[in-house]
Amino acid sequence: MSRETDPSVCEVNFDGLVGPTHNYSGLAHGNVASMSHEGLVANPREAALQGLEKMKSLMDAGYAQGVLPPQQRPDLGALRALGFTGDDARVLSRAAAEAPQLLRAVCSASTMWTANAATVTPSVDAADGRVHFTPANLQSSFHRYLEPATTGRVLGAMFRDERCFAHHPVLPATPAFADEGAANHTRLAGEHGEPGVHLYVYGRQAFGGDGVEPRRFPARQTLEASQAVARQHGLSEAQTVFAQQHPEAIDAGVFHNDVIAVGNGPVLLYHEYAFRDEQGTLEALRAKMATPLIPVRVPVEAVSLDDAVASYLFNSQLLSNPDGTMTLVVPGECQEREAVWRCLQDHLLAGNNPITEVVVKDVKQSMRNGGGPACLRLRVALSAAERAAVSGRVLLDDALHGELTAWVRRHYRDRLAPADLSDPALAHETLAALDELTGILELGSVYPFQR
Ligand code: SUG
Repeated sequence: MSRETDPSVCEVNFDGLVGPTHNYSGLAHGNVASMSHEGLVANPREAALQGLEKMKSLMDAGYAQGVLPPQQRPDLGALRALGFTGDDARVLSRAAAEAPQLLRAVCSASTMWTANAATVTPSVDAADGRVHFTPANLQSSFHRYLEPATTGRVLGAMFRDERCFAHHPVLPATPAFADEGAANHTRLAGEHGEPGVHLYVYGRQAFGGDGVEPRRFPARQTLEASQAVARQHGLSEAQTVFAQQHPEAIDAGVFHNDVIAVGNGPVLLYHEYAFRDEQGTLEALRAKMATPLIPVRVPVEAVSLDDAVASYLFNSQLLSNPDGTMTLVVPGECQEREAVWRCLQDHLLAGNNPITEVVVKDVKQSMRNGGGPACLRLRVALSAAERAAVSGRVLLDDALHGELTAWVRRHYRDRLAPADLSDPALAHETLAALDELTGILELGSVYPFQR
């Protein structure tokens, strides 16, 4: 495949707008933050505003920014499918009394973490010259398994133009094909418009394999799922590298690769314990990339696995600047860990690599559920023509930011405890808010209650 490099291609970060039911339910086994903050009172309004502030400041700094809407929660349809009958209030009160864990799951605002929404292949890498999307099945947890149907509809509504965009079915929602989307996928290339190599990181192999797997916490991505996505998108062996995540990292709370590594352009910033076979992974990338790989390795002596998990140093956004330098957008928690902050100053900023700036963002509401700056965004590299073909009003500008901020202030509560989730008023408030949101974003009827 030899195609001209398109200089108009840039990475658009589509951040998930935090939904009105954001809360701390301790739903994610193996995600240390989620497990340890269970029961805390959340502030959905602050969470959404923190997300919007991050989007706005990156837009103001010149990075292309998009937005993905939250989903309909509580998912009363899911409760009805599990046998709860009656009107909405009755379904909610019965679920609260008989199966509180199910109620918590159907209320999760987990769609904010759009790095798990889908895997995306830019058009420059696809044989048919289109951008390819596969929504992640997220079958590892019930609360996230509820996401892909609506995610597929939203992506289909935004990337509707069939001349530019191709959509693939969600993989079978069964453990052999456990898929968590772009959080376990990194595209490495020279410029964004140049052909790239796709690094897929998996936690376990479903069929065969040597059985070296995490023992404490689940591996959420299988090799077979990653291979199937690459196949759907028509990627060849020359364009792909499949690497196993280090099982010890998963057992320390690294439930996705994006909690221990981040790449952009030719740069791969990673922890010593990111990959089971570190050298083999780097060699495979070097052998396939058309441009020299720039690995930036953080040794365990500099940042322990516990510090990496607590600070989310690697769940940062690595952004390319027009002059070839890169900016790292880190969560505020990185400032609170001395070893991590020292590593950022002495190792990363002072080191021989393109990272010249560190920007600190407060996304604490999301962080307490295990979602840093990188979890909150889905990267889609788009040419100018593809950006023009995006449907709806989902590319951020000042007007949209202002409207979304006002919308959040109008509709969101500033405190939400797990005990509030059965309140029928919360369900009503959410539907009213989402109905208005689809109008603001000009997306049409993407939610079950609108159909
Ligand atoms: O799947 N947390 C999410 C966090 C996802 C972060 N994404 C990436 N690393 N890309 C998860 O574990 C917690 C919800 C709760 O406990 O209420 C949750 O689902």
